[in-house]
Amino acid sequence: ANVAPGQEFDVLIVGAGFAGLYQLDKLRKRGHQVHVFEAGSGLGGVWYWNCYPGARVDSWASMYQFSDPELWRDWNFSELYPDWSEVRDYFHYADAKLDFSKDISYSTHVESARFDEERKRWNVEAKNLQTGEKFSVTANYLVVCTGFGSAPYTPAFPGLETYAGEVHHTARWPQSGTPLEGRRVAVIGTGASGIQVSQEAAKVAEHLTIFQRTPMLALPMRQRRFTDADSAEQKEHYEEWMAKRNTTFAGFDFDFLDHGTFDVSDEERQTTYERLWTIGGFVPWLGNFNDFFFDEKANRQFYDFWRDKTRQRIKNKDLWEDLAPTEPPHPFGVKRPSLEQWYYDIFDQDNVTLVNLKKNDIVRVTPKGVLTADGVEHEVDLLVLATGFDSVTGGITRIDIRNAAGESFKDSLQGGAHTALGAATAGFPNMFFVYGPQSPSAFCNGPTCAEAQGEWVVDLLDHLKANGSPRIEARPEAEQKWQEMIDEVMAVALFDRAKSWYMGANIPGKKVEMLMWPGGLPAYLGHVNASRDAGYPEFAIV
Ligand code: NA7
Repeated sequence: ANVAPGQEFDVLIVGAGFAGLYQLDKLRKRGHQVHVFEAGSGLGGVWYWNCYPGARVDSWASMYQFSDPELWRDWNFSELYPDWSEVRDYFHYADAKLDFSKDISYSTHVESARFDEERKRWNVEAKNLQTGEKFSVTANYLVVCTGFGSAPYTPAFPGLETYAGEVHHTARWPQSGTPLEGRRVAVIGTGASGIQVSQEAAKVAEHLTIFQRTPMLALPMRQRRFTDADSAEQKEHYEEWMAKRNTTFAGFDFDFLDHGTFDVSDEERQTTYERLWTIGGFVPWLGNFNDFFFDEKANRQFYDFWRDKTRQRIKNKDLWEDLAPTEPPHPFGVKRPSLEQWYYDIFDQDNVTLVNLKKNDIVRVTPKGVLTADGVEHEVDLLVLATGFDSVTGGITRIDIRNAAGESFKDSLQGGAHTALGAATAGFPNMFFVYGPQSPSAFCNGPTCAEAQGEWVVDLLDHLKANGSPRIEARPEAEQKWQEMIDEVMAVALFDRAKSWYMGANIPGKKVEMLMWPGGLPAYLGHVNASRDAGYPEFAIV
């Protein structure tokens, strides 16, 4: 879409993923002048960027879409866990139906935003990534929908710049692709991205070397293709499933059991674990006993079950301690588990090598490959950095956001994220986040939260418009209260027991703190809806 320099909007949205598109669709329908700036040259947010081989949704397809009947009525996913290209097709289909694109500027990176107190508007400077040209627009309100994984993180491996082969971060994979066939491939990182790309590389690469720091406690995906009968049946249930999403901890149509690990006999516990395991996916994680995130002994019971099951998959017993250690590296699931299809089988192949960095660390990257402490230089043609993201806050702090006093948003996070209701930060008026810091964010199925939290933001923007309110700002005391509520959950939960990106612990120098609302979606919606019903007392509105 064409935007005239200096154009004035009611609302400017950053990012055209699920969250940004939901904002666009709803706000536009309610008469707001709204526009989206998106850095990618297409829509889909993370599904535009993450196009590496094997990139795939870890949520069930039925859950991983908009709830709008207009959209699910005529769309069928082909499998339970769609890959990136099918999710992209889904976005294009949704775009053809709802014409998001008419109000989106693609290849447009938001460089800075400065609040003008006199006009109560954000001056937003953007850069057209194709022409290099910079231009400005203004908006009364800014809604930042940059997601939790839009700022890729590349560790400062010494010598990385000297590497002469091809190197890509998984989240910056070339849009035109690059072959794995017949090449010597190294993958650094064993998070969701590392596991997925490794599974594909193992099939076709001449050799695959996987550099693992912390073993991934991966769960069986149990992928399957849908039949026509499956798709027809889904349509009968969508309304019920979509309604259920907002009532569960993580925004799915299933939830934790209603009793604890030790409320049942040993035998029943094993039967339950077996049942969850057979279903697979996130069910053994987010459908486990209700003390899973809170009781270390309970959590350990499941870890042992997982370890024994996983070891059965790995023929080479020498790798058991590396891939599925006797003692857990951290409580199960306080770092995000990913789903695997044949990950544990690839280690039986002659063309796959695992390097355990805890025993044999990377010394440096050389022009030919990766040198490890044991003196081996692993020569490779393609170096894949599956090293994650400056999560949750990184997508926002990459933009130079400043208030009228010139204070930067990034600096304001030095002591940690601070928000009222996971939606806005004091000192930075007229700016909201969806899926951002201290909201359910990555603890919640993406499309669910894009809509659930998104609807609340839309209602609030409507409220401001109806009242002719030009300015809203989070109150510091509301931020304090929100922090206390997060701390209350953290005091009893096990989340701080892993060095995870949930805690910002994967980025050197980043404050280690729970970056999300850890109390589950129903509690979150309870708080934000109570705020709405009380006239938004957490905010100063003029
Ligand atoms: P993750 O889950 O953050 O995984 C990053 C991986 O990279 C993880 O195994 C890290 O090991 C590893 N890593 C990071 N820094 C280093 C260094 N310096 N040396 C060696 N290894 C390193 O990112 P993903 O892209 O896989 O997934 C992110 C989320 O996006 C995913 O969960 C989905 O929700 C979508 P560590 O575990 O920190 O020891």
